[in-house]
Parts: sequence; structure tokens; C-alpha cells
Amino acid sequence: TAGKVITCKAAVAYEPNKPLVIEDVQVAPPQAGEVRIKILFTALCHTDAYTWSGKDPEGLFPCILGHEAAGIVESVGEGVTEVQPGDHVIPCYQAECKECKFCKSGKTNLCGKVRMATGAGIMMNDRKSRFSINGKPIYHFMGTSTFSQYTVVHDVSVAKVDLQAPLDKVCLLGCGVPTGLGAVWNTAKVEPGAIVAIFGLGTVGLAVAEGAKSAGALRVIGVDIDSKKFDIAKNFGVTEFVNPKDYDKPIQQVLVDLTDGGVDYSFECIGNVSVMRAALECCHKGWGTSVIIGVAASGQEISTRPFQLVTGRVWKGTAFGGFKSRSQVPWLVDKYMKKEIKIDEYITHNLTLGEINKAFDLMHEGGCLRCVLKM
Ligand code: NAD
Ligand code: AHE
Ligand code: ZN
Repeated sequence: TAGKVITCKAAVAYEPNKPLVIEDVQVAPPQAGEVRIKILFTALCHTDAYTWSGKDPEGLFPCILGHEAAGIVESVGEGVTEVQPGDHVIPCYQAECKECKFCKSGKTNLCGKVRMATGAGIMMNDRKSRFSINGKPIYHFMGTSTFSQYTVVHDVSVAKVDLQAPLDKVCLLGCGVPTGLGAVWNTAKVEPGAIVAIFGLGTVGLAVAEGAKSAGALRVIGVDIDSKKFDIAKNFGVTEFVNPKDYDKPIQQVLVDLTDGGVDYSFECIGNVSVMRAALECCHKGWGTSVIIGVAASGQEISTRPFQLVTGRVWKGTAFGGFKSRSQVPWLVDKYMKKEIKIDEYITHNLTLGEINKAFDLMHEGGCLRCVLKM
């Protein structure tokens, strides 16, 4: 198949919120610096639903969504040296070129090399899409587009992983689990004995809990409006639960009262700007740090009294938990293989690509953490 167009099934988002359509899609061969991957398993992340909703300023239609997946390299374009056909890989929406100003800074995991293209739904080389249906281009998404049996990505966006690793599990290391763990380990750097609050107990929030537990946090307070999340959250390290619906006072006040002045670290894992404010304001005066993980809709803005920062609270954010993707995703895979981090426990449902709309329904119903689709 190398060098030839491949026709395969993909879920196409034609318009915001309109059900995805399983189509025969033509996938062009990879050009210089590109890799074509046979995707075997993909999960759904809340961010896919966000872009599909039409609220993502970078959301382009028609497109192929999906960014939490694993597969096998089918072919590579000219000049690609770090992977070859047959390699098992995880596509990484956050690239790592190791050469740009960002990669060399030692201060961030963001990479500048292909970010413009991945935000514009095209490939760097010729600014075109590799996906089409009967000659009509379909946009890429986040440089990954994993809701397709084959996809083309930039070589700087591919992490090569252990051949023994089960791809139906490690696909989750493409986004949600590393994001939560890394927010704790890399961004907040939670220390033993800390008091942590987590807003939103989906996969990202539960991975924050797992990270906090492993960092030695003393109290891990989970906040969610869906009481069904509470039972499962215990298994991930959440020690106390708070449902904002049970209180008349603002949730930040509830947490300050519960913790003798506020938490040491808080994490917003929802994408709701008023919760982001609450997450900052429940932090302890003088040092409390709040990390924004959730992605908020276009036009939404955060606010608080500057006095909150003047008096020592710190507001931060994180993308992919601060992990350098190509360098560290293989390390996370190894940690999973050594049973040092969970993955299986986040997978509550398994469906097929053809059932993708049902998978999105499950995500919105609650009771679902990650749903893995077999391609
Ligand atoms: P999810 O939908 O599985 O989980 C969200 C949880 O928040 C649910 O349990 C829901 O009940 C709860 N919730 C909703 N509104 C709430 C409220 N007002 N108060 C308390 N709880 C509330 O989502 P997920 O896949 O875990 O993703 C979480 C967020 O993180 C999303 O915004 C997603 O886009 C974002 N995200 C960011 C990154 C990053 O790199 N920054 C990576 C992955 C996901
Ligand atoms: N196009 C969106 C950006 C959303 C966003 O912030 N994405 C996160 C990853 S979410 C994964 O589930 C991220 O990594 N951001 C850094 C980057 O380079 O995009 C919008 O809202 O504009
Ligand atoms: Zn994601």
C-alpha cells in the first residue's frame, strides 16, 4: 500500500453537532516528514465533543476528529528516520520536534514546529489535507484525526512505543491520562502532605487524583455535580467528595471551610470558567496554586479579583500535562507495563468505529469515563 492512496472508513463531522457519518475516505500517501498510521484503537475525549459542538475557534468542518489513539505505522514519507512501517505508535497532538525555540527552552512541552498547520486542519508540507472524499478535501484535527482507519501525521507527532504494549489500552496515553498525571507531577509539582481539590471527575480529573495520590497528597477532595462519579473516584485516590448541589454557599467557601483556609493545589478539569474562578479562590492564601486543564468555549473568559493573586495564589494552566510527547509517552507506556500507572480502570466501554455516535451519547450521559473504539 505504500505510495498509494488508501480508501478506508472514517467518521466525518460535516457540521457542528450533526451526527458523525461513517464514510469511505481516501487517505493520500505521506509526504516528506509525514507518517501514515493504521489506527487500531481510538478513545473519545471531551475535547472531541467540544470541537464537534462548534465552540472551538479552531474547529473546521468537514473534519475527522479524534486524538487519543494507537496504531501501527503503515508507511513513511521521505526523510522520516525515527519510525518505520510496523512500528507501534501513539499519535501526539502536542508535537515535539526537539529543535524549535519551545522545545529547546527547557521551560515548556509546547512545540512550535507544526502547530500552525495542526490548528488549520492541514499538513505543513503543501498546506493541504491528506483526507478526501471523491476529490473533496476533509480537514485534519489536532494533527491526529484518529477517527479514521488510516491517518497521516507529522513525524514530530508520533511516539514509538513498546511492541508488547496492548494498543487497546495504551491508546489512552494519547491524551487524558497523561494530562491529569502530568498536571500534578510537572505543572503543580504537588508535594507529600498536600491538600488537593479536583473539579470534575472525568478521566482527566481522576488521573489528577491518581497523580496526587502517588505524589503523597494527604487529602484529595473531588468535586463533581454527578454523584455517580463519587464511588469510582475512590479507586483513583479521591479521599473526600463534595457535590456543589448539596450546598447553598459558593463552592470555594465550602472548600475553604473544609480545609482551614484553603487547599494547596486545585485543578479545573471541566472547562467551565466560573468553576475555574472557584478553583482559584478555594486555594490557600499565600501559596495555593490552581491549574486550569479544562478547555473553555470560544469567547469565554476567566476573572477574579486581582487581590487573589496579590495575596499569593497562583493561576497556571497545562497542555498534555506538561509532558514532552515523543520523549515521554514511551516512558508512560513502560510505567503502565510495570503496573505503576492505571489505564484499564478508565475504560468503561468498548465499541466499534461504526458505533461512534453512541459513544458520544455515552460520554454526555455520565457513567462513562473512556470509551475505546475498535477500528
Ligand atoms: P469528562 O466530560 O469526562 O469529565 C468532566 C466531568 O466534569 C464530569 O464528571 C462532569 O460531571 C463534571 N462537571 C461538569 N460540570 C461541572 C460543574 N459545574 N462542577 C463540577 N463538576 C462538573 O471530560 P474529560 O475528558 O475528563 O476532560 C475534562 C476537560 O479537560 C475538558 O474540558 C477537556 O476538553 C479538557 N482537556 C484538556 C486537556 C489539556 O491538555 N489541557 C487534555 C484533555 C482534556
Ligand atoms: N483549539 C482549541 C484549543 C484547545 C486546547 O487548549 N487544547 C489543549 C489540548 S485538549 C486535549 O484534549 C492543548 O493542548 N492546547 C495547547 C495547544 O497547543 O493547542 C481552542 O479552544 O482554541
Ligand atoms: Zn483530549
